[in-house]
Amino acid sequence: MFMRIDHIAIACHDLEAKIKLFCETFELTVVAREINEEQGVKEAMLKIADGESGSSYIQLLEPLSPDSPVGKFLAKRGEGLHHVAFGVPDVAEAMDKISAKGVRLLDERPRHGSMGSEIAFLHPKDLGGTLTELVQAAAPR
Ligand code: CMX
Ligand code: CO
Repeated sequence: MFMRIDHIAIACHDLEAKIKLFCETFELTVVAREINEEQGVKEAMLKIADGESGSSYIQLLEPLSPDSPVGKFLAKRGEGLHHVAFGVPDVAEAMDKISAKGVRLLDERPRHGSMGSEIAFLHPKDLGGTLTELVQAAAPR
């Protein structure tokens, strides 16, 4: 069902400072910057590698407001790993299969994610405490 790890996401207070830190430390470049109002985040995607089934990234997230998911996470736990995202060929199909196994979906239907992707989140309490995202990457143009 999974093709690859699409990204790991890190929550931070200051996006620009963390972009600088991760790009300099790991010699990465920013391939996309976006504001996603629906998810309540300002974000950057740093490319790690390209693979046969798609690319992998570090996603850096700064909340747009304290009552957003990332804002609440920072207040409760501080900066750090927020979620892991798996690349799937078909996000709606993966949601159906995973939900049938009793794992709660946090989204009823796929939403818009970074770089034209379709995404859905799975409840951390049903997956050993890790917030998990499914990503169907945008079709190559
Ligand atoms: N990872 C692991 N556990 C988490 C978590 C996270 N990122 N965020 C919250 N939790 C835990 C909390 O610690 C809490 O556990 P306890 O009850 O044991 O204290 C429990 O989940 C409930 O947390 P809460 O603070 O009350 O927060 P909410 O229930 O309001 O929301 C969640 C939690 C996961 C349902 C919500 O953050 C959500 O829907 N997230 C999905 C959307 C999202 O995160 N978007 C931002 C990223 C966008 C992108 O990647 O593009
Ligand atoms: Co993500």
